[in-house]
Amino acid sequence: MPFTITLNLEKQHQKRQEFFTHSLVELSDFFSNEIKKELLNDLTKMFLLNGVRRDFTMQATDCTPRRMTNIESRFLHQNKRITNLYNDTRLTSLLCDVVGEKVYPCPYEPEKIVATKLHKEGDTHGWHWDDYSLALVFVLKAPIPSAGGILQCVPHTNWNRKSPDIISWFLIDNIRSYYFPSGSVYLMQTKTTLHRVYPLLQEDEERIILNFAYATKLDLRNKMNHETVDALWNPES
Ligand SMILES: O=C(O)CCC(=O)C(=O)O
Ligand SMILES: [Fe+2]
Repeated sequence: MPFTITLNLEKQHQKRQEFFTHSLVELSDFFSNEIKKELLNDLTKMFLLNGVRRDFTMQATDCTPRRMTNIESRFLHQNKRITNLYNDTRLTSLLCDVVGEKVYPCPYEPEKIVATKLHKEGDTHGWHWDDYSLALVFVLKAPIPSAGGILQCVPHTNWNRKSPDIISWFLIDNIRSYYFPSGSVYLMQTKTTLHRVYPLLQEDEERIILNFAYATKLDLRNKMNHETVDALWNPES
């Protein structure tokens, strides 16, 4: 059993409130240590076979850096453990209970499931918003906070793709920082939360995550521009 659905009404209320307030909620306890260990083993092997190095700046998010190794969706989709978990109706109903609305699989394959490894000094997933509203992130391996790799975010913000002006959001609200140790799982409202992973400060550290993207009804209604994910796989700058 990869996870437990023990969301009684009181807990559902608490998780939903937390999600609405912070645009982020921790769901680590719903997933077994066994599934986290298996996912980490699978990804560790896949990074060796299919990992692709990214090192560029993303124009659409004010030229923030992407320094990381990724596994593309098409490889992750070949792993039954990962796709079964992504599509498990018990998982989507847990997410629906937390966010208070229907949750749909991400309709854009390259963005649906992505794995990211930060492993060199200075590696970072720079400031950005995601295209779809929800990201369930499994932090399968994380260094100690003093080695970097912590999550930072500014919720209740939005992405003006023509003029992202990220700094202006820092002047409106504080940056919140979160430390998620190995084995953490969190859900974020990633479309309205400016977020980044702080640069790794040490060469011999590793941070490995698996990101499941899900969509809301509103996401499906609007035409989506996929430039950041497209740029991730085909960087120009
Ligand atoms: O690594 C994380 O915790 C966040 C990942 C992320 O923002 C993304 O994959 O879009
Ligand atoms: Fe993101």
